[in-house]
Amino acid sequence: MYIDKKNIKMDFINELTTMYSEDIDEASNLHKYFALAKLVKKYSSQNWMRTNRKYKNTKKKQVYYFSMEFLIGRLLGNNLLNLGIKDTCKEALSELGISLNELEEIENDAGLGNGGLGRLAACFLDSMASLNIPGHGCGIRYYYGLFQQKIINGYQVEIPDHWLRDGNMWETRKEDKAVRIKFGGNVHSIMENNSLKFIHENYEEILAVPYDTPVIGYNTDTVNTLRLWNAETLDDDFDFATFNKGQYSKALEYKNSIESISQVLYPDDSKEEGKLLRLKQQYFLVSAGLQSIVRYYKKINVPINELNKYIAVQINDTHPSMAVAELMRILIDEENMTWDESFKITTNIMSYTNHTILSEALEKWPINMFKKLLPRIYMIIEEINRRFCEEIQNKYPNDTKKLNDMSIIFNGEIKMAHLAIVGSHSVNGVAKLHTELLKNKELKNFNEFYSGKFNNKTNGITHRRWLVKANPRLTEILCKTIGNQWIKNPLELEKFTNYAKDLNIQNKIREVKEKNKIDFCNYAKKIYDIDINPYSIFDVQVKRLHAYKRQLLNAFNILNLYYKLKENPSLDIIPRTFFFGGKAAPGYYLAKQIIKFINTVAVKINNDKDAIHGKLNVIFLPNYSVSLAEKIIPCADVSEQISTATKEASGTGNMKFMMNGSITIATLDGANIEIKEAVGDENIIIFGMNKEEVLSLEENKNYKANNYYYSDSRLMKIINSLVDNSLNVSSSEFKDIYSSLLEKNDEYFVLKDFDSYTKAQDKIDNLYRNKNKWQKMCIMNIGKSGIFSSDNTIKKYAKEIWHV
Ligand code: 26Q
Repeated sequence: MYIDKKNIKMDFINELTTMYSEDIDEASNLHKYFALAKLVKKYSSQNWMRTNRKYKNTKKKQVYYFSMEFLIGRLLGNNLLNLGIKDTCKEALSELGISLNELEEIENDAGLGNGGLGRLAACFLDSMASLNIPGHGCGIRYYYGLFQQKIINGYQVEIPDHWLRDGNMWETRKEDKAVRIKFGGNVHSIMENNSLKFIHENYEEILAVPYDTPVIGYNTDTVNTLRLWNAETLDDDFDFATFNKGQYSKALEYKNSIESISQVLYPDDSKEEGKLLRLKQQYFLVSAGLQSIVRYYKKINVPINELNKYIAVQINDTHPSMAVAELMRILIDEENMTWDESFKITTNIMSYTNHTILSEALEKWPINMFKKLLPRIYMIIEEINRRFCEEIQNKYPNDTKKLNDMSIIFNGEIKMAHLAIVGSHSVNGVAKLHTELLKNKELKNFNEFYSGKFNNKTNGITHRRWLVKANPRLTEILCKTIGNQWIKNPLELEKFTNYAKDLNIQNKIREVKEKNKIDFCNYAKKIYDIDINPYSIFDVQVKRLHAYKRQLLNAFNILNLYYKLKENPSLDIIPRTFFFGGKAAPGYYLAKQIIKFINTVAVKINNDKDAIHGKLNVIFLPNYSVSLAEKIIPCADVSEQISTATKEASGTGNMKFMMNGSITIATLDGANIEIKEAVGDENIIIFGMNKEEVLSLEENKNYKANNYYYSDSRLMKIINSLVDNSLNVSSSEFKDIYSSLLEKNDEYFVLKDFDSYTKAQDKIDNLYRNKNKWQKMCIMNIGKSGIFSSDNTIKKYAKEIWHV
């Protein structure tokens, strides 16, 4: 479709008139945003229809990405970009006296995810559509996304994220495509035509209604679908008989209890122990998703016993792993297939991505709760397990340890990772090191049992959102220097490395960063009323708050610098602004204390103008989100990726920063290792223990945090400041942090890596003084970042797992 400025202006004015009967002068920015969003959706609707029609007619294999989280962020700018009409639209609006930027800022983030896992799902959708892969998202339409974070007196305060309040122009409700989900009840079996049939009775039935959002590919006609399910009561349940008995409020209570299933995203990104509502959410998602898929293929006359030729289902961590049992249920109970045939098809269809190495974070459900809510699904899992255990015993006779370790059901609990592994043909980790640890440590038994099932798929990020959209200035330099083919083929960014020593390009890269920083300072002034020095080094750690990510290590180095400056105010350091951002799970007290600690350090340092002379600033950016990430990442000089080696499965923020020309200070963890391999040792700053050292300390149990405290006077001073009054807060304020380090022996080796980290930070200070060298490093990072585009990752999933 060809759309020019004139069309856009006319269509936009029409849209405003139709929707609100307002002209440009009268309409609020909100109305203008809605009119524009509606228009953009209209522009994509033909292609959406055609794409669906094509999929139906060609019956090409389709991929369904099942995920409890899709951390989409805003869509307006992205959709305009992918449609190829962003610049045209910007000009058209500007001729009408409207700023596109301002309208983009109106949109609420779709924050339907916690962090990396949810954002990965969103990046994958963008890549699948842009690569013309028939691939769709299947998730939950949470009424409340991840909570909004306020910082009040240094503490995190959680506010509900009412993102749908003003409406959502991108989604379309498809009530005609609703499906019914059954909870509770009991199951009994009968003999029918010589075979056992299972009858599920006395269940409670609820309605799952899909809301579809178009996923527009870049510079292609493909428009895929993100289908999010909403939980509702069946109309006939919410009946007038109940009203008539005068039980109006009871009926409403019932309605609320059903709708609560899709009410809120769980704000925990590791685990939330055994919550019934979470279990309901998980089954709701997989049952709705699979029922609608099977119904679709039956409608287009695909033989269901060949379903594996037509679809692939990727399960994003164990959260949707019940998909294995639910598909078995549909094939056996509803499609009358045999167990063996169903199992073969199911495992052929399913593949599972693991995102975590921490064994304590692997999902388990208590049998009793599970059985009561999902009696038939439990029976199926029991049978999958019975057969699996038989196989183990055949392969390893008399090895009860192995049997117990690998069993899906053990000790009153169901281990969802084991179900996912047994029920899939592929299990992948998300970075080389992570996959290696899964294969040789955490899931060693499974890897030996199923040789060939385990594989690596290093994560990636969509360079369209994280470079083209987030950093238009850098994009312009890139296009002027190496052309624009890299936007279609991100590996072509490599060409930019030829300019690493080009003084002119170096200078331009420096200018871009400086302008981005100035923009951010203006934004920060406007939004938070804070003053930031744009000429300081921007040192940024933004990610979820977790002990293993070691925001504490960063804060300790800052305090150390501060004490050094107090002692010697003329200490020669390049002015630095340390930025933090990130949310803590509401029940994760240690992480919340770390937020308070960072803010306390910030107050102390930022107010001590005498000692500091503008050399040191600490800023905690509230409410880190996709849209804030898009603002801060393009300004970063230094990217903090400092997790304890072996703990971060991959990380994806690390990739976003390198792509925007930041220098990474990192441990050899997750994808940092692959970033180092890509850019070379001279273009990244590595510090701290490597995996061997960490594993050996963990195995030998001979780490003594106290020794580091007593032998390093800097650490002693810093740690003491947690519990004396030197930070001007109560001495019990940080007692959990204190005890995690000295009494609980510093699980994440903050003290052990401290010295090495401070040296790495000194190195950064030194490097930055050599402008040419620094810019050269930035260029190398940008040029080598193409391999971390999720386009490459998705190509590997498509070829090696999905076979599309
Ligand atoms: C589980 C049970 C109950 C409630 C919540 C959860 C839950 C929710 C979200 C558990 C885990 C998550 C999210 C995990 C996550 O984001 N992991 C990150 O995934 C990224 C993408 O692969 C990696 O880059 C990160 O290293 C990994 O930490």
